[in-house]
Amino acid sequence: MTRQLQIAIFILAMVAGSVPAWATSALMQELPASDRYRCLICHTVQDPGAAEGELNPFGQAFLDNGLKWDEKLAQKRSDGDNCTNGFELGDENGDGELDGDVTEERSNPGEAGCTLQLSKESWTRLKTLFR
Ligand SMILES: [Ca+2]
Ligand SMILES: [Ca+2]
Ligand SMILES: [Ca+2]
Repeated sequence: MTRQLQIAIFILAMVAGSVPAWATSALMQELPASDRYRCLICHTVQDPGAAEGELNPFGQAFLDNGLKWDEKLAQKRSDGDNCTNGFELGDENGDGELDGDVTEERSNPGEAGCTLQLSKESWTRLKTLFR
């Protein structure tokens, strides 16, 4: 099945109010990482069924972005915390490749809260404060 067809079926299913599990799994592959949070990256519940497949803020942003992971989506802070979607998913520039030594999501881009996003300089300054 082509990706276009998968997306068309997915959107039809969304409109009809039920998304088959395989559609969601196929879309997970679009993200740079999804092993840790799985369904919770885009949904408010793990393994959303037909009746409760509600999207969280990142899921909605992903849908609004045409179900595409790119630089634009990576730079947003969909869940309103201090980390960009790209930082939380381990792909800050949004090219679909995990950054450096990252192997999984740093935190969930669909739920407020994240691992501190500090530059090396900020860390150095912080450390000198506590010396
Ligand atoms: Ca965030
Ligand atoms: Ca990257
Ligand atoms: Ca988050």
